[in-house]
Amino acid sequence: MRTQVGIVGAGPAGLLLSHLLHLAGIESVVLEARNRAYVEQRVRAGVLEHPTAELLREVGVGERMTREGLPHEGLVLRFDGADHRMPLAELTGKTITVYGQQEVVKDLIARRLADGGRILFESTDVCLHDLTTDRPRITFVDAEGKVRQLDCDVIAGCDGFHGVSRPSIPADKLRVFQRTYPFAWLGILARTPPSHEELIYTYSERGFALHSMRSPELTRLYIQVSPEEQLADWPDERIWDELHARLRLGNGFSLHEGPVVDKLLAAMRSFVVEPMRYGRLFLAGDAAHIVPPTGAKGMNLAVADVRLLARALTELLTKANADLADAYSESCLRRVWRAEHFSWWMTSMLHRFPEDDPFAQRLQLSQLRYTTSSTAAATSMAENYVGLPFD
Ligand code: RFL
Ligand code: PHB
Repeated sequence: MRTQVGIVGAGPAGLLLSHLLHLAGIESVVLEARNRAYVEQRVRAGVLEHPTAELLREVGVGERMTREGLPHEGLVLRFDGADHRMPLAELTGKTITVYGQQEVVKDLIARRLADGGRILFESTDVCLHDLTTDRPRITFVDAEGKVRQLDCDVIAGCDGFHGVSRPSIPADKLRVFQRTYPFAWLGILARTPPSHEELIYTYSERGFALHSMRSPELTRLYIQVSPEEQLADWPDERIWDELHARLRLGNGFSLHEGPVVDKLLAAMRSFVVEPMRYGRLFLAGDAAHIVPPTGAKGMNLAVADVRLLARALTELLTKANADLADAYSESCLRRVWRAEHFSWWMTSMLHRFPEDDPFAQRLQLSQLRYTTSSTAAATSMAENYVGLPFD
């Protein structure tokens, strides 16, 4: 089998790249380890930055998002026993859109298939070869168990943090930057209307909690837990008790409970590799960088990467012009490091660290109070949260 761009991974990065390349007249094949139902049901991100939502609309895959997504003009920081609203739209002129990652994935898959795109689900044993030549290859086992080969001009590694693309690059060609955090997130999706119309990021004595949502009927909630915890340690009743305790407010906030329809534990890490390219292999999204979810940046960065990658590959493959491809890694990394800083900053301000003494906690509270009382500080947070312009 032959194609111009072999794409590993059918997450937001791989699928959007395939769509953008198609719009530019470039062929691709997407190889995905899981089946279609699995990738369409995987509950992950929920917040789309303003530039992400605009891009999805511009490239013709934003119709359902515009209809069903929830535009939000602000968010709440809850601390000191009170709510402090960040008026995002007032401060930046922009909004965020609450729309599940799996809905973006469903829309992209439907559109690729309607346009005749090839997504080979259940492709296993993916191996990358000849990456420093201009005819890189991918070998894999297809859904029927047959060994296949895909000959490409370029390979895009969009296979997430645990994929094969990044480890296919010799270790001495990559520089790794990382931080781990001494906590994880326990997340639930509950079939109950949100308890507040906006997201609530809570700093409490018992640790961080987040109230988010997916729709008028579905609430998404997270709590900070110790990284050693197992889901088995957290029956639903214990999760609700902890959420009530952390989200409690003097003036009668009441958290709506409902059946828990999804539960997950997510490790918290910051991670970047440089460069995001090795020969004819280009990394995009979580394959190249991870942020802790506190800033809601992961999927948005994946989208920003493939926007640049699609342009770079279009120049490379249609005009034999390598300028954008050569600049790809550096161009992406500017936005990546801004999001790394913002995500680390939000995480540091809002979580309880086991080693924290009262001094560190006073610093966190001071930062929260400053962020919500100074227009300059609030605007800085707001412009990062809604997403800095692409160019
Ligand atoms: P994905 O989505 O991980 O997709 C990679 C795909 O590659 C496949 N794959 C392979 N295929 C073939 N062969 C292999 N060897 C393969 N190995 C893996 C996988 O099956 C998968 O389909 O990466 P991508 O496309 O880079 O997208 C990144 C986003 O998924 C991620 O950054 C976000 O989910 C992060 N994130 C958030 N991002 C936001 O922008 N806003 C948010 O509100 C937000 N909240 C979150 C989040 C991530 C979370 N977790 C679970 C870590 C909240 C949480 C709790
Ligand atoms: C979510 O709704 O899943 C969500 C929202 C905001 C975050 C992270 C996750 O920072």
